[in-house]
Amino acid sequence: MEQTSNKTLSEWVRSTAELTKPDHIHWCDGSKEEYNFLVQKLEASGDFTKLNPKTYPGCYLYRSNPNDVARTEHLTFICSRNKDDAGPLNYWMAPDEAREKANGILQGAMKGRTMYVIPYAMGPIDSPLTRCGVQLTDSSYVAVNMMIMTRAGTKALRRIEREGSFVKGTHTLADLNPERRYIMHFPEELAIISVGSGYGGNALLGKKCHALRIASPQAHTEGWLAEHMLIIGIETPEKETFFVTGAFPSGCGKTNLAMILPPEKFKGYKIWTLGDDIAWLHLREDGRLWAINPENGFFGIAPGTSQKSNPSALDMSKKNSIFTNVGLTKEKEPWWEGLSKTPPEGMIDWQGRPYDPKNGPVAHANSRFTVPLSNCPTYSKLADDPRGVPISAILFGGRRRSLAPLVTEANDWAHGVWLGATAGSETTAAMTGKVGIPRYDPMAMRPFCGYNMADYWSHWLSFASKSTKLPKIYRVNWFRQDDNGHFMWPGFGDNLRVLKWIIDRCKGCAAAESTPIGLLPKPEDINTDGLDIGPDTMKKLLSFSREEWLREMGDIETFFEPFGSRIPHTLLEEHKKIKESLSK
Ligand code: GTP
Ligand code: SPV
Ligand code: MN
Repeated sequence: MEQTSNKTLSEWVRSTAELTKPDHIHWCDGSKEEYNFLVQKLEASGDFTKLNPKTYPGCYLYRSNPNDVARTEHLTFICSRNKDDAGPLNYWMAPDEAREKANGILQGAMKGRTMYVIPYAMGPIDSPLTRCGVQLTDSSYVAVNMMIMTRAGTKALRRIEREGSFVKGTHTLADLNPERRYIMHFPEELAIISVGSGYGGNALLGKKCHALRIASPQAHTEGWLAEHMLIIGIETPEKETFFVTGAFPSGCGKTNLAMILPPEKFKGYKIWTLGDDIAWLHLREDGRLWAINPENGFFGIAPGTSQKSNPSALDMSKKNSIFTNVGLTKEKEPWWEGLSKTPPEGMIDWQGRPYDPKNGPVAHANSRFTVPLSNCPTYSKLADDPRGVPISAILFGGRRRSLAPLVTEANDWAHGVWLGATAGSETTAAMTGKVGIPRYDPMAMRPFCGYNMADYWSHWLSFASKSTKLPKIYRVNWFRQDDNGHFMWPGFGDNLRVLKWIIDRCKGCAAAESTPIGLLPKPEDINTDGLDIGPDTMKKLLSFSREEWLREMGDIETFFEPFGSRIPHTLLEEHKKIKESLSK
């Protein structure tokens, strides 16, 4: 057992082991040898299937328990001392009650298993913006995923020893019983307890649990922002690079936008990938908002990924990657819906059965790939820059089949916060429950904000008085449908056409029209060269209906109601202004 000079850490490891009774304790050093050792162990136990070493070197397939394939929001709790501090959008449990419940499940839960001690850094190892944590887990699958997704191992441990503080994450698969599954967060104690699930967002504690639910209230206190955002650099033909972040709810296009390839007619443009899921934003002395990606890997959705939609994702996942809950071909290659038209002969489905359409799809709708960040062909080394990158524009989006135009620019910061706070989207397979249910998902943070969302909005609004060089804010919607239920906008790489208008707005060289809901481009302001899309469709994509929007304003008021007097006055003022303007 590796020793650590941090007494809190060694004592916590000791007491957790005493409670959970693992056979062994393994302190992770984060080395290649260790990764290989764990992978071999997973292969030997039958948990990992080695994929075709010629076409997918270093890649493995993992099949999870079929009852454990997505985040479980109804079993995810914020355990703040005061219920009001969790706010109306979170499930809350009193900290004492939560600890007691968890201890009952943790008792002897690791018997017969190894407990891994995984020190990890969220962010470049030498960045002042980085925060560290330690995850204890009895799942080798979780351990290898953490090694790809975070900067894990000895360097992180040394940093923890220097700084003294870290987030304590306790994780056990226990018996994978959904009745005994809890994802608990203790923001006041910088602690997480996750029991009964081995699925990504429930079990890789650095990701949503630490980098969003624990970090968001921490950021509130310390004056920064922890967000569910991708980070990209857009290089223009003039070799200028503009950095943009984008918050879209789970399953709504972050990974895809993070690595788009420019359409043919956009010679000289290049998209650089810095992150696809989480961004930590800090205001620096220059008055600009700078972003780092706390993660070091992608945990991306497989279905729908194809040579046409996202060639970079296909390319990057062909080596040293883990596929979870996809299908397996005769050639020992992964397969999912959308990869090719029909499943090849001799397919094994995500549950390990010979494929039979009667059993549902080949790959689970939320099947995923875990891939090192640097595998991405458009990876930017700036992802490792301790300073992060300065942000020019922030996008808020979601899946809305009607109402929301393709793009809307905020009049100012406060209006932008309103656009983010009132973004609606349809639920996806990333969480358990029904797919396609519309709900408000403010800043794509509904399932991830570790404190009262009203206080979070106040925090966002507070930046307006701190700087005059904040990013411009946009709302985008790639998912508007026509009367036949077809997407009106081609999306994917063609989203660069919208990004170009945004960049040109940032440069001050593109037009926009002022409307009651914000600044809209005219159809001719979006370059559609080489696209098979008519002027009528463009007009529709960029239009808004007063009648529909007035109805929407009423729905937003209903959504705001449970926040009571905690809701920031500025946000309500903003709402009132827009409503009046719509009624004129
Ligand atoms: P999480 O990892 O759950 O946070 O999701 P994400 O936001 O990274 O979503 P992702 O990029 O994986 O996209 C999810 C789904 O949206 C996939 O099925 C994509 O094919 C689809 N999608 C992504 N971008 C677009 C787009 O521009 N247009 C359309 N129509 N679909 C898109
Ligand atoms: C999401 O659901 O938003 C994800 C996947 O990015 S998970 O890690 O499960 O949160
Ligand atoms: Mn996500």
